[in-house]
Amino acid sequence: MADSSKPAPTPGWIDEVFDGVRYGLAGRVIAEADSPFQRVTIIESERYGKGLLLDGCWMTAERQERHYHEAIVHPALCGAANIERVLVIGGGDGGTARECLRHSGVTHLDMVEIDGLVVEWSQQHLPAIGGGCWSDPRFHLTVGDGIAWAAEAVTASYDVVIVDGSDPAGPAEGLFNRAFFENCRRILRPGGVFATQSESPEAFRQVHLDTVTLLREVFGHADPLYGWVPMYPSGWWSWTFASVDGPRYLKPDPDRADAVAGGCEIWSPRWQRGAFDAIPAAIERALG
Ligand code: SPD
Repeated sequence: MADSSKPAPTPGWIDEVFDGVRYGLAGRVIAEADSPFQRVTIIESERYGKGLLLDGCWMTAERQERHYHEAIVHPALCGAANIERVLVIGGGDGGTARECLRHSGVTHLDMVEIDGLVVEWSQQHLPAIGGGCWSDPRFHLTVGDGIAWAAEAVTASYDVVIVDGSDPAGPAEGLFNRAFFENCRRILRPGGVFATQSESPEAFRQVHLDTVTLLREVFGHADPLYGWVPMYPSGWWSWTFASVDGPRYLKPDPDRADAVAGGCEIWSPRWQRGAFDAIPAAIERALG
């Protein structure tokens, strides 16, 4: 959610400006265009390699993406009863799909990304983020509306649903409301786990609180996990996991965890425990 009153860009810096603070990287823009949905920008930065912004907001960068993608994927993929069928809504850079497909139990992954230019430029400029996902036979890409996909999908057709969208403005706005969450619950199989990025507890405190509260109402069980994505507003981020039959996302399956943890930079069962426990005191009180 970038400010409407942006200052002129500083030469040599690319900034997301939000609520009176600039979150910037030294670098240069290497591609920029307006898709039918948003302004898509690819940059080359000094510190974190190539990166992607949508409507002036940071999405990912080559040497920072693991903070985000490992956190949104492994609590869900290690917590669900089964993981054969996975749905990723958004996630056009491929990082979430890449982490999901590291789990050998996944046999079919649908990714529904609304913006074909995000996919095309991620494949072209940020190939390391999607890694092998684009050619994995288990991976099925649809360029289309993830909200409509969730509304039309067969009841109980996915073991895991992950929403890797941008902030709740523009094309991602409908990824934070009750009707959408209810469809995500409906299409989950028994023992399934839902995951979504749930914004910053500092920079987007109210959106964060509203998202966790709504997920608790819709699913019965939902808990936020806290970590860091240094280029995002405040650097302090959250992902929220939800399920119907108890908070199964809190307890990683040891075999699945062992199979992926060695290849992770951030995630491990121990990190996950701490990250769920790291709920800020005032957020815990506000959530009741
Ligand atoms: N404010 C940034 C929120 C971005 C969430 N999605 C990032 C995409 C990474 N795959």
